[in-house]
Amino acid sequence: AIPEPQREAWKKHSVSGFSDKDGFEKELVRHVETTLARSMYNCDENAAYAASSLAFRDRLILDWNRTQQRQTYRDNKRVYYLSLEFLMGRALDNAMLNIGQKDLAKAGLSELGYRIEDIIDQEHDAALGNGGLGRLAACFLDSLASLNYPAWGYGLRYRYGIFKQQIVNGYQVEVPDYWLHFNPWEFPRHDISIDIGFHGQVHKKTDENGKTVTSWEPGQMVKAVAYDVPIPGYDTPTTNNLRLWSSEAASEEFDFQRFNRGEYESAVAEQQTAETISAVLYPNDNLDRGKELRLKQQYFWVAASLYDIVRRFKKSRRPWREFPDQVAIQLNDTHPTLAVVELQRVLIDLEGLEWDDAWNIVVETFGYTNHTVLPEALEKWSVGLFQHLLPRHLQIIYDINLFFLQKVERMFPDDRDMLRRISIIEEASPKMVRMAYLAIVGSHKVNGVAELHSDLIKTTIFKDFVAIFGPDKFTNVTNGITPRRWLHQANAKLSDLIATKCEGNGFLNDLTMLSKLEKFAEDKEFRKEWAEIKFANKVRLAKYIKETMGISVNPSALFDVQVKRIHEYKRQQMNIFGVIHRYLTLKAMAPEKRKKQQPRVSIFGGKAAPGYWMAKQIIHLINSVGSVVNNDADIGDLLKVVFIADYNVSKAEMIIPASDLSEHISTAGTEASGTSNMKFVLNGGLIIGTCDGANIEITRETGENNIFLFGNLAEDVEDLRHAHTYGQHSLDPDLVKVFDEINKGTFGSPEDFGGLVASVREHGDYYLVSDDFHSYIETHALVDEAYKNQEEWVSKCVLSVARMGFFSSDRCINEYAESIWNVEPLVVKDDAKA
Ligand code: 4GP
Repeated sequence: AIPEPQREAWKKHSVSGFSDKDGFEKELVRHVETTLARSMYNCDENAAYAASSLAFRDRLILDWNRTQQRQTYRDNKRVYYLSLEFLMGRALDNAMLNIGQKDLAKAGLSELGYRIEDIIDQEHDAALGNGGLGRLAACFLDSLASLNYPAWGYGLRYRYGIFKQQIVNGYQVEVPDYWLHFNPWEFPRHDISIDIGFHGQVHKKTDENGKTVTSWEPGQMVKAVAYDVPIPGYDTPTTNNLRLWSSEAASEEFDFQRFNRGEYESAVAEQQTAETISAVLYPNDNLDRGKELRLKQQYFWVAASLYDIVRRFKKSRRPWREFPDQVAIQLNDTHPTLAVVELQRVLIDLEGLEWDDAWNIVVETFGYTNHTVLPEALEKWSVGLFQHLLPRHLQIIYDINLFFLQKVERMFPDDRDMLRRISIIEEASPKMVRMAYLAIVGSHKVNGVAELHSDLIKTTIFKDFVAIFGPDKFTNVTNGITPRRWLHQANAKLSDLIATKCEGNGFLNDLTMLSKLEKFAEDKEFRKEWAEIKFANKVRLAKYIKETMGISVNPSALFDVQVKRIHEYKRQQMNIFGVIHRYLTLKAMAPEKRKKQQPRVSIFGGKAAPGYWMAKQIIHLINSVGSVVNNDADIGDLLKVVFIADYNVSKAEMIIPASDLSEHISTAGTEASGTSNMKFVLNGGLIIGTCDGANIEITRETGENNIFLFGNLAEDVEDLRHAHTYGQHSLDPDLVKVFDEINKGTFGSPEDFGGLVASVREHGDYYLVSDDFHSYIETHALVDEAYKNQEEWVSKCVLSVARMGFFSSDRCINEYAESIWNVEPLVVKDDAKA
């Protein structure tokens, strides 16, 4: 630090950000003319975006610095959120809104010759995630900062985020997403770099006190370099940090001898191997593929993050036993579970703690969130791979398991099978490490993400662990979404209208204030304004569809939307079968009757994992149905089918506010929570859905009359599946008609969709499409009926929004803070406000 006498000079020149339009313009022009080396003669929209972002980044970093200083000075307990995915989306709009300077920027940009919407639109999404789990992490960061919690996110700085999806002849084509061409939102911290080891040998020796000391001598080193992303809270100076690690070769010495000998490849090989670690995000959602590089990513990231966390803790010179009083680490799914093992290793091998003392610290520190019960998503790694990549960690896992099994054996001496079932090592061939079990054993709390899901994990996949640890270790924290991005930013007009009835913008910090809207549900004038906003949002989406796909859709039609990752369990196949059924029904009608039907636009969007064949067939079927239906003169505006390519966060911000009805139709018991269901309702759309995930709690909050529920219940799924396997599966007759039409070739070559049809017809219909089809179709008919009465429909929407207070990620983060992390917000005094 600078000595006292010189500090005056620092204080005199301390930077203070702009606070008015002129200040912003000045900064923007300065960045254009210096940082970007351009001028008013060649400042296109992209350059104006760059300069605006740099101006706001400078502004954020001042708050960021102060926040970090404040948090260090107060030295309260901090939360660390470890997630392999952060699906952040765009940053500029969010930064402007959170610090309350969007109006000023709008005016400034306009004075300089730009429209703010065009400038915002220049930004490339930061898409370091697949779907729900990654977007949840992003909403949590927003809430943590907005609520003034001292919190850090830790993740990987992928060079390639989730691929961009193109639709070519109806098929998905993946294009790499190189998003780092220009990223003003990150700060490289070349001074913060940590060497991470892999492979190598483990040595044991006895020290002078007769104690066995184990050390690991890695065979490969890779350097982790920190990149920091400021996370501004809403209406508070708190600006937290998201630290992303990038991998580089550990030694900067380039091997010129090998290079000169013409061995170019081997000379650069080391560099390249190192850089590969953080090169790409694995594009799988709810699916584990067990690839070696993925395990490398996981260790690289958790080892670097823990090193950083431990270093920060050590600065306070507190005794180790106080570690859990200062540090809470949340495992976002099992991906960071190696952190449990790494912390134990650091404590026993490097810091010399006894096993039990170290283990108590570990367990008190970690919490684990489970996001799925799908068996194909539960991570397992082969023991052989561990042995090869992380030999010392494997030994520690064996010891953790040994002590755990001994404990269980004492508790259940007569249940031999119990040990086999709960062992962290699965005695299969090859032997596997079950990461979820390791995460449970290594954490003090385990939570699911909606009530049904948290009950299900206790009664199914983790049942034995409830018997062992008792029910209190397992808890529920129903997911939430940030109203800042998902209402204020995505739907500014609706947000403003709500503000007029809710005593201002306070609902954005306390979403329960939306309840004040309730009394306006029957106010005709208010409903009219509400409906106009929805219509304008639909017009905007219709325009986008026309411009990008050339399909004309009528904004007065009912917009029926299903946007999310494509997955059999989410049942987009059922939706498109339903669309075919609607098409056939319309075709079979007399023209007079047909004219009276409710016009609909079926809108789909979502990526399929590149290796997920069935999901890709679903995309192809949707597009094939679209090209038939959209060009059928008998049908006209009565039905359109649209697949919006490359669904991502910024598209969600446009699509969700334009929805009348959205589909959340997973097989009961498969969707852990869902979070887009919350976003759609918050934007004044209704839901058709199954009794699954958070749909159940949405129904409880908003009322049964305001949601269209259908289908079998989770408790019946097992019996239904059982019946299928024993041949008691008679297909729904309407679905048979749909299959017949597909097989006739109406939508192109039937073989292209053979897998989809067979999965229902021949392969046991695991997702119960046929069992739910009838009630699905009937419920859609109820939707058509309800939509006819627009006054009542809008009333339902208003009432639903008024009752959505519970689903703020602020509520959710406060629950984590209280019941899992035991952390308090760091109150920022008003005079500290920037
Ligand atoms: C998702 C779940 O599928 C979704 O229901 C939930 O809302 C979301 O996590 C956040 O909790 N899971 C994943 C995954 O994205 O890869 O397991």
